[in-house]
Amino acid sequence: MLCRLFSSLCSAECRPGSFSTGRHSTSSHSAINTSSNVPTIKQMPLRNETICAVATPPGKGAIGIVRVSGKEAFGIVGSVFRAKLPFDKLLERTVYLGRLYDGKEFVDEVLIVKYVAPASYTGEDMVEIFAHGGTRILSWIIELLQRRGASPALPGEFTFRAVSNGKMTIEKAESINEMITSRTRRGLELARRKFNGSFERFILPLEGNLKEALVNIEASIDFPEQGIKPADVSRIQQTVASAISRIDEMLEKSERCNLLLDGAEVILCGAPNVGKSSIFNILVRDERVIVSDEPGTTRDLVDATLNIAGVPVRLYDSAGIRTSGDSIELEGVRRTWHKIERVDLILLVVDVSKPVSDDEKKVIGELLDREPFFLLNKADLGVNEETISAFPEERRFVISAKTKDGMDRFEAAFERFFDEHLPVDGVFLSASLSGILMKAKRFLALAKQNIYQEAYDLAASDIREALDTLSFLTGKNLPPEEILDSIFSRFCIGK
Ligand SMILES: Nc1nc2c(ncn2[C@@H]2O[C@H](COP(=O)(O)OP(=O)(O)OP(=O)(O)O)[C@@H](O)[C@H]2O)c(=O)[nH]1
Ligand SMILES: [Mg+2]
Repeated sequence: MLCRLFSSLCSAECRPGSFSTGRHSTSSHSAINTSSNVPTIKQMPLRNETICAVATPPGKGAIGIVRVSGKEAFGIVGSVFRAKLPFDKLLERTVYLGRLYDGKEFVDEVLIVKYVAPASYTGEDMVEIFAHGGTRILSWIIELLQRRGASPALPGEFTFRAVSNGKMTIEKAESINEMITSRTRRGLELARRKFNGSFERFILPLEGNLKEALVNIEASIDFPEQGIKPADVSRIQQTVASAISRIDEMLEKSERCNLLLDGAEVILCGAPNVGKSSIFNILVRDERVIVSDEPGTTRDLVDATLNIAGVPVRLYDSAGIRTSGDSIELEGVRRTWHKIERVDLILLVVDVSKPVSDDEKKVIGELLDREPFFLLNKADLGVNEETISAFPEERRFVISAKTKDGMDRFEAAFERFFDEHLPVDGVFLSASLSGILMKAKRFLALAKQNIYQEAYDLAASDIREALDTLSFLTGKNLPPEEILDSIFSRFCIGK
């Protein structure tokens, strides 16, 4: 029984589930989260059940934490926990040592903390049980709690309840998941920025200004005999226009943050035999690819992931660009061009000891507007002054992959390139949050048009719609189900 239950818990780990605000359904039932029965929005009405889940990752650990949340949390845990004091005498937010029992059978010695609603993560009565971190122990505790009436939690359901109960905005909920899943220092930095409410600080003034504009317009509708003063009209127009540009700014900054979170792509390209693979090996700190004095050694794209200034960077080595060669080599060159079109940064390698060839000049001409970094390699063999002066000073790096001279300066600039891409005050917005902003922007664009056409009642309704949409972000209203679903289905069980 325990094994079966445990396997069902493991299979549910980080598996998508769904939530409902309860607006579309009237029934209420508990759903056991087995792999054949993933609740969907339609099947899973707003749950009043007390939920439980293991909050720590599966596997062996010094401790494992079980969370219980809901109206019956104290009754359920109280029925299996024994300590010097009875459960209802335990003080809230205080750690107690005690034992869990399954009937007469001792389960584990644990620490527990009781949180009384609304002063808890979910805003409900909650208990956290700190047990020993064995998978068997934890699955036994979960099974025990379920026998006493708790339901298994869906992925992200604790945080979902926190949002539903007004304990946090969806922005903050998202940031918590991003903190957990971030792979680089930079990703964590962005998630922390969002956690601290920088997005909300951006939205709140915008919302305040729009509300003021709305009051003005509504006054003119209520007292049409007084009309609306031209000065007021231009102020309202300004407010709406500046709200639109604030939203654009947020979306643009988010796009740049996204690059840093999702990672960037960089390609080393250039003529055959200029030293691309040698530089690739230096950057990945490994003899990953074959280096040889035979032109056309690299025939396909090879990649490695680096961490540059906290940004995950996928670096590609590529086949030397030339128009002659066998069919395999030409296919390699085609792939190189295909990748060049998609990367975020191009590192164009040139042999600085020689004059730039006509073929190279063509390639350079095609890539100039992509602002590549120029790696002028093989400086140990001598430096052709004409070759050097063909490239802009601020983006050329005279190096030798053989002696490593000049590599420090290049690597510092490479790091700076990513460092400078992080906007100082933006946050990353998921597709769901960006979608909400874009919708608000559409209403504001309509409002702008209607003000221009003196259709003030329509403009007022557009601004109201924009404010309603923005209220999903400030936590004043719960967003529609599909948005909640897309946010919380990315969470793990127990979060
Ligand atoms: N002297 C000198 N030789 C270098 C330097 N960089 C690379 N080489 C040599 O140049 C030859 C070609 O190097 P690769 O790194 O294979 O060049 P590539 O651009 O990847 O060549 P393909 O894959 O054929 O396009 C090898 O013999 C390297 O040892 C350098 O900075 N100085
Ligand atoms: Mg190569």
